[in-house]
Amino acid sequence: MKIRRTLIAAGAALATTLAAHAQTVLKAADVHPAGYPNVVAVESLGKKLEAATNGKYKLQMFPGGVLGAEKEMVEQTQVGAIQIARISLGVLGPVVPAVNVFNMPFVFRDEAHMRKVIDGPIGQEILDAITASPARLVALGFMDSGSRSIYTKKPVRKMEDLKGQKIRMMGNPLFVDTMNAMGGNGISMGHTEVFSALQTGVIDGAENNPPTLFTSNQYTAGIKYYTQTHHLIIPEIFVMSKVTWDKMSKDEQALVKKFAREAQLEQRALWDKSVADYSAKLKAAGIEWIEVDKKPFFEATAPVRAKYGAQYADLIQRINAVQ
Ligand code: BDP
Repeated sequence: MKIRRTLIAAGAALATTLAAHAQTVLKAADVHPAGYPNVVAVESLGKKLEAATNGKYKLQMFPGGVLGAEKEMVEQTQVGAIQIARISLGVLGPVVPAVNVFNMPFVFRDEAHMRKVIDGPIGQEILDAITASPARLVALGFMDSGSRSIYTKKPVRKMEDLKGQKIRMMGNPLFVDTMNAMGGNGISMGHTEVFSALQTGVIDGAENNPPTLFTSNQYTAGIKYYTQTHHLIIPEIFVMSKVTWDKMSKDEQALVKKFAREAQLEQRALWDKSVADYSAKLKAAGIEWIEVDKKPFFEATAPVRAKYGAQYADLIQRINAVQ
């Protein structure tokens, strides 16, 4: 009896050790800090996956850009050094050109239009295009990022006020072209460099949504004005390294897909609240909201849509037709 019990105990201990050894850590990265909606939603995905696989997978989140800027995050995910990256679709454009349709200025009428599109067949086609591309990334889902507007040290009350201002844009030629078309000087750099670039005067402003402007502290680096151009409405995306994906069983892949879908919905609910909260905080901190007529900005960026959209004319027509 005693021997049997000892054997059972030893067997159980061995099983635990094996299980512990068999645990796969999934490194997830985000430039946003802990607590940001996107970070929270990816962490939830991880917790559910860990529970559903009895601890075989454990997600470890690296927030705040500690694993590098988004360009580097993409590269590391491609080679399997990062397993899940949550990035803006903006930085994926140079890697998977098909996504640039969503990166064009004023391609969506408003955020509701963008949501309809990403939730429908066109959104699925873009996800599939990423996964099918040679980029070695598996697109898990979109997230919301609201709309991007311009914030500056000197006021921009009309488009002409952008003249001579150096405005940071995300790393994709499309965005530099967009800013230049609106009359400013577009300068591309990674998100994590913007704060000090504002402080040292390398740039006069940048553009983003209210949660990012607040949580990155950029609003404390001399920013006083927030001009509501809403020129870009770019969804976020979270992708898994194909290296990791290919090692998973079909069942595990199905779990990841299911939890990714839930993460997308969770982020959306958190997102709306976060835009309202951080807009209020920015206003309370003295940032002046400037409402502008968007028409001149829309018209000035027509050549950018023509340049980058020409090859996707059919798709753009379908996007326009989504009500
Ligand atoms: C934020 C996006 C983040 C980008 C950042 C940027 O959530 O993915 O890195 O903008 O401007 O809105 O680089």
